[in-house]
Amino acid sequence: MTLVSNAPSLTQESLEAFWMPFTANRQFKAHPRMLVKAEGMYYTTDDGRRILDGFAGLWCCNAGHCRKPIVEAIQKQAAVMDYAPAFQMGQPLAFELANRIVEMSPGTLDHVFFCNSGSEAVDSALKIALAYQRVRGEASRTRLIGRERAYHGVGFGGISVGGIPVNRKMFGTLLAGVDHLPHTHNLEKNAFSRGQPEWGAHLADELERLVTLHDASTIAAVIVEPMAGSTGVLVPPRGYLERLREITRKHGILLIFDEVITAFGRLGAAFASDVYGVEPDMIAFAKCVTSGTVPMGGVIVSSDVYRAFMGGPPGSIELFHGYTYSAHVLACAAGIATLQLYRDENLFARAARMAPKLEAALHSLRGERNVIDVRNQGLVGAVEVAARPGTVGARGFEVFLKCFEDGVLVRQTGDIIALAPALIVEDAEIDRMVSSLRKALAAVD
Ligand code: PXG
Repeated sequence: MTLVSNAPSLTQESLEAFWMPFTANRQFKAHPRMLVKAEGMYYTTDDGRRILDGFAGLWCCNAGHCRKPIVEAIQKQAAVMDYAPAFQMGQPLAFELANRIVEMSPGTLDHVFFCNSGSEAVDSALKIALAYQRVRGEASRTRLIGRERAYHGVGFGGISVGGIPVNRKMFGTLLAGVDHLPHTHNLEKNAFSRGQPEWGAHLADELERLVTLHDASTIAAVIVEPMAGSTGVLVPPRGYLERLREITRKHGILLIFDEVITAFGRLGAAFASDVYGVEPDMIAFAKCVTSGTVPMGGVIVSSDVYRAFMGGPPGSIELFHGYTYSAHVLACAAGIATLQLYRDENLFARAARMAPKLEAALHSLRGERNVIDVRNQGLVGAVEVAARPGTVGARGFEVFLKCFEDGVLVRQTGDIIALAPALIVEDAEIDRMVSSLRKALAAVD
């Protein structure tokens, strides 16, 4: 097979056409970092170096790379039926995957709407929330509440409820009628917390303030990442999510958990909802449902939400929303094989078992040069370094580059370095990631 992965290194000019996402294009094209092959915990670069993947791709390859059962399921399905329309037609794998997801979902979350990415999952959840309020006769509930520092993808809905200024400021006025809770990050109170920080549950009470300001009758839903990933790993303070649940329930507001990175094992259980013992009305998922192999996302909704839509005239379409590739048959095949593999290898329990190892290894970096925080939950960890005055993110980026030169792929966001290895990670690999980070931290001024 002659795939790109066997192609010789690309020339400088040939790198030009691809406008790379969330990338410093000029920096990259001057100094490309090209991955051509993946297996288990490792990537291989175009110059033949093996790179230990400390981030499961981009939080998505929880089963490890190129796992045989998943690869074979995709190959087999591609030869049998490549595509089937998703509107007014069905294909069995979509129903099978939805059933499997529902089997592992918390409480009354029992219907699945499919799409193709986390951004689409978030937009779908927000649209379902607005439509739900309307079909149950509460059409005045149009406001959406997000949170500062939140990442909910890059659709207009997602950046509107999201709270990362650089992701918002270039893109106009965004959705109207959105407000934000404060974020929960506070190094004065919570630096070097292991697992959930003690301080900060009261920040959920800010929702009461917003309800007083806007009136509950105008608010459709609150969306949060139970553990905020992209923004730099913000673990929810003890009691915070419980309080959000209480307040939303009291006021008839839907609670949406954006579990795009936490769903399917990342925190040591199927969902963050299980880990924190808080059941939302909807869960947005993506990434790990197929272990990153084929794009897929979705929203799991409660029976109450689903049933609210089922009262219209028989034969009518209940929700005017969907994508050409909703429940794409290759993604479904990949998803079924992935969930089976998670189960066969008991990978969620494995993540829980490995979590204390990652915690201890990462916290051993306390005291290293410029380190101002270490935080962790499940198989996620982050090290925050002090920003260089006037150049936020520069130090973090240099640490990322040093690790890559040393053969370890970590993820940098601003001055935060995150680790989120595949759930198959071994002790020695965690040690290798952390020792690479230690060297990089020492080398960067
Ligand atoms: N919600 C959450 C919570 C996410 O983390 C999205 C939505 C959007 O998903 P899509 O599939 O549209 O990209 C995400 C994506 C990082 C990183 O480095 C995080 C994401 C994507 C790429 C990088 O933290 N999260």
